[in-house]
Amino acid sequence: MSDFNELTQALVELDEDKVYQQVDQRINAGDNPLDMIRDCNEGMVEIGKLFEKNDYYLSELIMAGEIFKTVMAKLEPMLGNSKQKAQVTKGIVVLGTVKDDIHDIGKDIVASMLRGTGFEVVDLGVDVSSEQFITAIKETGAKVLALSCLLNFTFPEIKKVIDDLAAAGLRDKVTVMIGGAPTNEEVRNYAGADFYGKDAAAAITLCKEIYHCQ
Ligand code: B12
Repeated sequence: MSDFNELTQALVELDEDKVYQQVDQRINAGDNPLDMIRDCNEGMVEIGKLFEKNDYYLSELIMAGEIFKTVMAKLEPMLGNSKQKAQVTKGIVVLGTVKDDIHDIGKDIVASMLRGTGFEVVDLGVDVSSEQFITAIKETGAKVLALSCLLNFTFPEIKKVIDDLAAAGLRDKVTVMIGGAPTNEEVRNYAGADFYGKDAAAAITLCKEIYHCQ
């Protein structure tokens, strides 16, 4: 058995009550929400491995997703995301999970943390087509396009969005960042994106650089 902490272990075991108990306890103890997100993330990676080995099935992935979402509902207020449109934003970011991919937990964390830092996020949701991304860029004038992708077979979708952006004459006006568990510098290079970010904190750093703000 791996030496996971109690929260990670409870999530791997899909022990819903224990996960919430752990999170509540740690919130009350003043723990950093980002540490709890990191622990849950570690649990999700392990759950993915169990799924690959056929020890877990789709129903377990679904349940893990539901538990993580409930945890995020508890942690979100601590990330400074008021859900209200800020009077003055640091900049607009168009965000979404690419076409044929419905994973949204990581994307939602990126959205929450960007909003919490003062960016306006236009979250297009999941299974977003290239046309939808481009329409949103045109309508909002956003300088940043953030694409989330969790499935290897949808890497070509990232490339399509970027190619279509170029065909629409917008490529030099928009910085494209990508992220999601299976993405990396190699995928960034293949798709022609500008940046790869390994987590939500990287997304914030990149947006601050692009919009020249703190
Ligand atoms: C939960 C889960 C599901 C849930 C999703 C629920 C939901 N609402 O999102 C459900 C059950 C729906 C699901 C379905 C499937 N899944 Co799934 N799933 C997972 C699992 C276990 C966890 C994903 C997750 O939420 N992680 C937690 C979040 C916080 O991490 P994250 O998304 O990586 O995000 C972080 C960073 O990557 C980054 N980030 C994310 N986006 C962005 C964007 C930008 C711009 C930046 C900078 C950063 C960034 O910030 C986040 C916070 O740090 C992963 C395992 C894994 N290793 O990822 C498999 C996994 C992704 N799934 C997999 C598969 C195969 C599937 C299915 C095809 C299964 C099937 N046979 O049907 C379907 C696909 C459905 C579809 N068309 O999309 C594979 C993908 C393999 C691959 N690389 O191609 C994985 C890796 C499991 C595995 N090891 O086999 N899944």
